[in-house]
Amino acid sequence: MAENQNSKDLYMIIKEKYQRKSVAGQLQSVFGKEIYHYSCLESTNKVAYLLAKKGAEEGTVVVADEQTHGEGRGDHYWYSPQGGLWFSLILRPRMISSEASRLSILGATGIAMSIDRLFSSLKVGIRWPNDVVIKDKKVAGVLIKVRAERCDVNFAIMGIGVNLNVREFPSPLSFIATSLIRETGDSTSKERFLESTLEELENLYCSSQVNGRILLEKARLFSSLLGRQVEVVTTGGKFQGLAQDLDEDGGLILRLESGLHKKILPEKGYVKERSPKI
Ligand code: BT5
Repeated sequence: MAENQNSKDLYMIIKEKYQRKSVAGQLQSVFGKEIYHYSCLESTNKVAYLLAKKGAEEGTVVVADEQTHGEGRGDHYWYSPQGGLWFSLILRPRMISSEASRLSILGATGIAMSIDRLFSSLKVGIRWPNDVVIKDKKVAGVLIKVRAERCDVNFAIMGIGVNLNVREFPSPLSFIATSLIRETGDSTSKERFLESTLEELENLYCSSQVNGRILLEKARLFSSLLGRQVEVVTTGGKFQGLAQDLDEDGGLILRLESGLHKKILPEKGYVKERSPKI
């Protein structure tokens, strides 16, 4: 894995800005105060996990221009060519492992808020639990890996992939994926987008540790599912029903055709897309 020198200066600018803010006491924690930038990695999540195990601080970011084995949830892959923003953020939340479910929603909400802030003409949504979509096509995804000791979270890795300047997708992704360049016609600075997303994530993270409802309210605003009939694929089978609400654990409340309600946790399922996950 080779550290990239070309755009390192731009990442240095983000770092320095965060260091200044932290000295001025404007931020409680500092996402992006340490940024490891590589031209190519198998997966930023793997490197971030190793760094966290060695004690890297909360807020440390690992970013790669390209990933050869980008990971999705379970055994899903993540297509990660040049042009996208692929990064992992190390978190050390004070929570028990059963509460870590909500980190998926936090990641997706932070990305959606960043897109909304930078591209107000785009209608961005969250397809529970971890997809960020534009016109029902996936523009970004979130992958959470948690390491727990007994019941407490030791650290969590929040892996984020955003299709920024990816012009083409191989079939069958071309039917279900989109990118910011395809939607806006313009390329976006990776550094600017990273900076904005880290700011949104940090604000949400700090505020939601004080009051979990703040995150929930934002997530509801962006949800592309609430009020729609959906099919959820879970480890225990498929369920059809009305997506009625989200709860503080990041769970989806589904009203089944029988009238009964079912809560599905983020790590237990996903909403079926038009073509299957591969
Ligand atoms: C995700 O999984 O959406 C998690 C994506 C996380 C990627 C980041 S990149 C930085 C960090 N390092 C990593 O190795 N991973 C994280 P999931 O919900 O399982 O969605 C995966 C599915 O999305 C695949 O099965 C494909 O159908 C589709 N997919 C793959 N690549 C895509 C892309 N670039 N854009 C949109 N959809 C994609």
